[in-house]
Amino acid sequence: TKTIKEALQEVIPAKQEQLKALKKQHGQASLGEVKVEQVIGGMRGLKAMLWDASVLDPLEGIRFHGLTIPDCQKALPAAPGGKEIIAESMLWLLLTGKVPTEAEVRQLSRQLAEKGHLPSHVEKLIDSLPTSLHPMTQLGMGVAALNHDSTFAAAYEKGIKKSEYWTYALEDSLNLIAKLPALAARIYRNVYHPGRPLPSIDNNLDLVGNYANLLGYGGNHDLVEYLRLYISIHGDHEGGNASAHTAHLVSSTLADPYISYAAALYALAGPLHGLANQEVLRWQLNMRKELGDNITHEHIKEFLWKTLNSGQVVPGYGHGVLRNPDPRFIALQEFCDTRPELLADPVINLVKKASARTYEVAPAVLKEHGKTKNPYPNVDAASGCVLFHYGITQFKYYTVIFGVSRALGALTQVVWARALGLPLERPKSLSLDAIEKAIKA
Ligand code: NMX
Ligand code: MLT
Repeated sequence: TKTIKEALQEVIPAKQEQLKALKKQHGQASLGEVKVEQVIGGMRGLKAMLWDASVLDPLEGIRFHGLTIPDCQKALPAAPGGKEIIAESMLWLLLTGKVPTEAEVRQLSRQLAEKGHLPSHVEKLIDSLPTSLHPMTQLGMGVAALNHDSTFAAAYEKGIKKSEYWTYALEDSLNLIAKLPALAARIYRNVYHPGRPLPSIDNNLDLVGNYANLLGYGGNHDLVEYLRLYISIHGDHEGGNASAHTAHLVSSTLADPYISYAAALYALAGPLHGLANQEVLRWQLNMRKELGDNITHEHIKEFLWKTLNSGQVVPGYGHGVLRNPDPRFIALQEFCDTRPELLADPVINLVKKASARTYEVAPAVLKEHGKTKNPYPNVDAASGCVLFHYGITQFKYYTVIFGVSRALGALTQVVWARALGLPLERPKSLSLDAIEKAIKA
């Protein structure tokens, strides 16, 4: 059975050749113009970054190396006794562009589990933090501190050839992905269940199986399966999203994978990005508190207007690229649909009702409001309510789970950027005066 490093080694030369040929033959070809509104509008739609693992279509949603989420659900190996995609299968696909065999995935699970323990300085650091510090802040600190043992940083300091960068970037990336469950679960334990013992990592379990065990929910098969699906499908969303882009930018300075990903986590911690999953649940529960369980179309409409009129965004709706309901939202909803006991839960039911009626209520309200280009739900509209149902009710923790997931895609890119020898990212900025001058010229 091939290791992930061997599988990657096999595919790198062809990609290097492809990049070389593209640069040589088409280096001067144009991919479109740059409009002033893009420069002053968050670079929306600007094609400005190479990212191979996934591509986001505004209408269809995400494809990972050409595979949709339903394709992945069919093709990618699940855990023994499970049905959902597991993180290792998704990581293998993202990194190598190939669907792994079951044996390859099991081997990767074991490899990760064996590296899963935290160094004691990181345990001490996390244990010393106030429990009132936001879990995302803690996660970023822990990830940054793991760079103490970066093989990339050590090798760079010694002086290595550029062609060897990717091997160290891979070693660090796998090591970081392996340690994220122990780190993220330690934060959960410290903040919400102080003093509770943490089980040790089981080398026969997959990454998320271990994560669920460490969180204290390993006995809940449905929740473990939900976390597997959640963590797999949040793994990558092409390169322009704020967290992935941050990791790419920071690692382009040849900062090691740990500090590159720590930076990404702080982008994910913003309410317009990953923190929206915490905000959605807060919003849904406020709606329930105010309106009770028997909500009607009119109730939802009123609550939406109240939110909008107070100058807030409706969390979980809208997107920088998507112009249709997010297929990740649909996949998570389908998970609920196959479990009748979930639908009996008032929170889930509320979200299901709200989302089912979104097509009738929210788009009209958001259109009438006249601002958002996409009145449909994104992934965050659904992700938290199932966690809440199964007992992970502490919503300030939800973005940490997203943070465990996004490492799969962001670190895949860090490895490939080094394998392809991509340069320092350094776009050109313009002052207002310079923009005016350029238009007149
Ligand atoms: N509720 C109210 N207003 C909205 C919403 C929304 N859900 N979405 C966009 N708008 C507003 C937006 O604030 C902007 O207003 P203004 O002109 O006053 O600045 C206007 O509509 C145009 O925005 P768009 O071009 O449609 O959206 P943009 O690409 O700038 O932003 C988001 C995308 C995702 C930041 C935005 O839709 C949003 O704030 N959504 C709510 C937060 C959220 O769910 N974020 C999670 C995204 C997914 N993730 O996990 O990262
Ligand atoms: C993501 O998963 O990163 C979000 O949907 C945001 C984005 O793609 O911009």
